[in-house]
Amino acid sequence: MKNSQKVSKLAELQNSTMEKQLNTLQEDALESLKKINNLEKLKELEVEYLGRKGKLTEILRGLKDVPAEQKPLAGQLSNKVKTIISDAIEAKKQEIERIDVEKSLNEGFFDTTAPSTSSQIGTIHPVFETLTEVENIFSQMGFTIADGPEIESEYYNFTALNIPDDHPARDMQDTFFVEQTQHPEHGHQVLRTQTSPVQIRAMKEHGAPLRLIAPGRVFRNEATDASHDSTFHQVEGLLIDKDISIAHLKGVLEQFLTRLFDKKVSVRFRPGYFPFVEPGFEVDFSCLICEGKGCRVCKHLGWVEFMGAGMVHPNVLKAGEIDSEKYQGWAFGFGLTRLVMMRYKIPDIRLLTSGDLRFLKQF
Ligand code: FA5
Repeated sequence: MKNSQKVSKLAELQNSTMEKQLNTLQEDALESLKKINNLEKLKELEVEYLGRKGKLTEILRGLKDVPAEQKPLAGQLSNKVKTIISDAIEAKKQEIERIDVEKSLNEGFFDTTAPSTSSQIGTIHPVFETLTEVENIFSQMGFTIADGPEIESEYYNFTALNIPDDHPARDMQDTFFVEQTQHPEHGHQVLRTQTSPVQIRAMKEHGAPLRLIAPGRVFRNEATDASHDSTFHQVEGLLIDKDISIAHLKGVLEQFLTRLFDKKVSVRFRPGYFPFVEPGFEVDFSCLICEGKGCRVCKHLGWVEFMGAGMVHPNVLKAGEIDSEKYQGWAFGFGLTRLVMMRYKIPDIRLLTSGDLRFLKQF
């Protein structure tokens, strides 16, 4: 046998061996595919047959020994086998995905808006928690809870509270003005600087007698520090009836604080100026930390500054359309946020509006 004849016989032999190997590989792959029923196993099969170190690559290594004239044929055959296997894998993939969707639909309703199971559960904000307690205590003493707008008119925030346009008392509370335009009677729109405007709204709406608290957010254009924020909470109190005196206020406040702090608390009154009350007072309560003996928190006074209060000024009763000859009453306003600081020993008021979860999760 001539040399050239020997080479072509060998090539035929090698080619037919490779052909056999490729056919067997295709059959094996298609057979294994029939048993696959999930995407994970399907991926493993793809890697096993078509991956870089897979069975097909292994067979194709033999191509280098196939003579040049036979290579195109062998190449075509291996491409064909590769396409058949990868088409079958793709078809299987679609079939598995379709079955998965049908299964989840059959299993019941799937709510895409439901929160994921890993979402964090929040806690009640300390200001809100204390506010709820304050509301409960006053409700049990017969006070209703009143509400008012956070964007107020200058009229309700100042004028009706006996603070006329050019009165220097307007400077006591730095104000955020909402817009330039001015209502002919009610003036500019402002972010309310205090909860006191709710007094006027409630008097006009319900008349006398009246017994309410009005909690809410207030805003002041102030530089912030550890005890001052530009947004904080106040609670307003108002009682209008016949024969009302400051003695009632003292009793109500002592009762309120004793129940809130769950220990006996005393209050004292000092003269104070607020245009909407006459006479006006600053109210302090006995320090809860040192029980009146004197400590850093109360600046060694034994008393903590708590709020402003006084007998409602007749001009305010008039603005609220209440007959000041028949009725009188008292009002108070305290900083709820400062009370929360005292209650939980929070050293900086700004932590309460920071939204910092490390702080909030402690409550
Ligand atoms: C008032 O706002 C009066 N409306 C209170 C009042 C009502 C007096 C009824 C008489 C009758 P004052 O500006 O002092 O008063 O504020 C009341 C309380 O709000 C203060 O005692 C303080 O606890 C709190 N407060 C005031 N400014 C800030 C601030 N920047 N940050 C946090 N709390 C504050």
